[in-house]
Amino acid sequence: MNKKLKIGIVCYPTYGGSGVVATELGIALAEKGHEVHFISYDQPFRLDIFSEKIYYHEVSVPDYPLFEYAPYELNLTSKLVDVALHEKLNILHVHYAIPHASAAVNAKQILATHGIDIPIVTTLHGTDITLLGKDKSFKPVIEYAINMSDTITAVSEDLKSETLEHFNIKNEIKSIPNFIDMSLYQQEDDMKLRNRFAKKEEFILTHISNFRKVKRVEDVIKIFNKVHKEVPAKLLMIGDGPERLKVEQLCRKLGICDKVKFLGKLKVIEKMLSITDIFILPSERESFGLVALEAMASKVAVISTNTGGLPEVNIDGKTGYLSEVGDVNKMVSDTLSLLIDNEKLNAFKENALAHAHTFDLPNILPQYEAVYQELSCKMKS
Ligand code: GMT
Repeated sequence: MNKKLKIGIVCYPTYGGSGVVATELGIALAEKGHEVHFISYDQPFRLDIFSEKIYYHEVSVPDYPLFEYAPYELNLTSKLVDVALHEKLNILHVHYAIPHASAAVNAKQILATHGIDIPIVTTLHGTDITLLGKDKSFKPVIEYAINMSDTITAVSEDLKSETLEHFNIKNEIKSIPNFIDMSLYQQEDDMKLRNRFAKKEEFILTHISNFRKVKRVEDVIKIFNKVHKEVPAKLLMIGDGPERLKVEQLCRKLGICDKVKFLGKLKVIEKMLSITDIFILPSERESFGLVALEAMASKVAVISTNTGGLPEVNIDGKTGYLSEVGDVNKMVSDTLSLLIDNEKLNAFKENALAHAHTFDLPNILPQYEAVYQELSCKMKS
C-alpha cells in the first residue's frame, strides 16, 4: 500500500499553466490522503478550496532600503527550510526551474546540516527552459538546479528533448504530461450563456492566455478579422497581460471592437469554453499547451501552431489543425474549413473530447505518485 506523504509544492501563484498544474496536482494529492503544503509568495489563484489536508505558507520579502533588488530566492529558501523542518515534509516538489529549483537545492543543502535528507522533484514547464534557459545569465544556475534535483519531470516529450539538447543533464528526465480533471468540464452548450455573447447564427471563437509576447495574441485578432468576414462569428478574449493594449488597438484599427469581447482573467473558464466552437492558440512557443487541452475537454476543436509540445495535444487533422508559427492565412483557412462544414466541425469536436480523456487526472496522477513513492523508499533505505 502506498504511504501517505507530506508533500511541499512550490509554484508561481499567478495566471499561468505551471501554477494551475501545481495547484490541481496538490488538490488531487490531498484528496488521495496526502498532506500538501503550498509554498509561494501569494495564494495560488486556483487554490480556492477548503481541505484539512491542504496548507499554504506565504513567502514574504521584507523591504530593506539596502537592497536595490529584493532577494526573493533567499526568502524562499529560508521558508522551504522552515516548512520542511517543522512540518516534517517527505518530498519537495518544485514547479519551474527559476528560482524554485535552485532555492530547493539550497534548502536541501541547509537541511542536510540538520541531518535531514529531503528529495527534490523538479518539474520543468517550458519557458524556464525555452526562454530563460537560453539566457546565458541564467543557464549555469538552471543546469545546476536540474542536475541536483533527485527527479526531473518535463511536461512533454518535446520539452524533455529540448532540455537534453540545450543542457548538460546527467539524470534521466521523465515526461509526465499536463492533466485535467475531466469531471469538471461540461460539454453541453449553455444556450442562455451563449445567447449573451453571440447571436443564434454566430460561431464563437475563443482565446485564453496571459497575453505575453510568446502567445502572439495579435495573430488571434488577425485570424478572427478574416474569419468573421466569411462566416458570422464573435471572439472571446480571456486573460490579460502585457500585450493587451496593443491587441485592443489592433481591434480598433480593424473596426471589429463590437465583435471582440475582452473578459479579463476569469478564474472559471469551463463555462466559457463550453459555449466555444473553435479555440485559437497561435503561440510562438508552447511546451504543452494546457489551455488547448482544457478547450478539448470542453469538446472544442483547436487551431494552433505546431510548436513545442502542441502536436502531442492537438492532433493535426483530427482534433484541430496545426500551422507554422505566424502562418495566419493557413489558420484562417483551417478555421473556415471547420466552420463551413458542420459535420466536420462536430467530428473534430468529438475527437478533441476523446483525446482529452487520455490526459484525465486518474491517468496522470499515479505517475507523480509513483515518483514520490520511489523517492521516499530510496530515502529510507
Ligand atoms: O504559457 C505561459 O505563459 C505560462 C507557462 C507557465 O509557466 O505557467 O505555461 C507553461 O507551462 C504550462 C504547464 O505545464 C504549459 O502547458 C504551457 O505550454 C507552458 N507555456 C509555454 O511553454 C509558453
